[in-house]
Amino acid sequence: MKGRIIKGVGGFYYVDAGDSIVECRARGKFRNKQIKPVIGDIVDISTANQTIEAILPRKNELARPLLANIDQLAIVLSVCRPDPDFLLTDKLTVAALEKGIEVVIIANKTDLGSGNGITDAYKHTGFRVLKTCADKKRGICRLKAALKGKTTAFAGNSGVGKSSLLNALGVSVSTGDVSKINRGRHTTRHTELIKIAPNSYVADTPGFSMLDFDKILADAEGDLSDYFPEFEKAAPCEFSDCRHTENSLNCGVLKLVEKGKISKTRYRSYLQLKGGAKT
Ligand SMILES: Nc1nc2c(ncn2[C@@H]2O[C@H](COP(=O)(O)OP(=O)(O)O)[C@@H](O)[C@H]2O)c(=O)[nH]1
Ligand SMILES: [Mg+2]
Ligand SMILES: [Zn+2]
Repeated sequence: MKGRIIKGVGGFYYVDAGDSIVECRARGKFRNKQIKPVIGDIVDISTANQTIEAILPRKNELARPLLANIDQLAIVLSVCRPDPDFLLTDKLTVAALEKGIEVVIIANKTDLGSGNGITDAYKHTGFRVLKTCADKKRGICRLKAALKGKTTAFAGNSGVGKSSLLNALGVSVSTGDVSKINRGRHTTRHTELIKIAPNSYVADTPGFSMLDFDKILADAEGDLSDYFPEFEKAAPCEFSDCRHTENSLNCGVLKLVEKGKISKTRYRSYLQLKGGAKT
């Protein structure tokens, strides 16, 4: 029988097999081959033996946190308190695209401001931007629709409202106020997939803001600019090895920045990540 690993605790894996959750152990052959099942794995199980018999090939895999087969990364920023962290967001978008993961940007806390700074920054990227207010439950239907049929990991700085949004979706997770009282529990929590509808899963992943970006970028094929979709519309640069920095001559990317077709925020992130930033 096929299923999805949604949780792992002390050598037990909890496999969502459609109408039931089956507690399984991995067969010894995995241990011998040093293969470890990962949350998100699609597996063949034997319900009689309560064992994982086979792990199906992974579409992608993240190291920190350890998760497999992620379709979508929901990057949450808050309009303010805390202010949007565009550099972190852009690091995450690069990492997601490199792993073949779709991106949706969520501008939360719209009760505290318009959120237009966030929509403007991502206007030309092709990423979907959703405005939400977890507190007043605004934008939650659209968020729910964006999660339908997908496995989505929630990422973003602490305090932006990831857990609050999941609560607004009807998933019970502890929010900032709770973790302030009991920080230990918050930081040591296991990653798990939570089913919100048939075939739709979410992961609230506190470790995601620490995603191993440098390693992902080092392993990436191609140039950093390949992971900024809005750069693709640029006319060819004068030099084929153009780094698209502020001093580049006759640079197609720079021209799009001047025309406002690449947002200044995104271009600044590009320069910072490229290591050529004057900031
Ligand atoms: N004003 C306002 N506060 C919010 C909103 N969403 C979450 N918060 C608050 O922001 C704080 C952090 O929320 P939390 O969900 O724990 O953030 P997380 O660290 O990203 O999971 C909490 O005090 C929430 O009540 C919102 O839409 N508006
Ligand atoms: Mg949280
Ligand atoms: Zn250029």
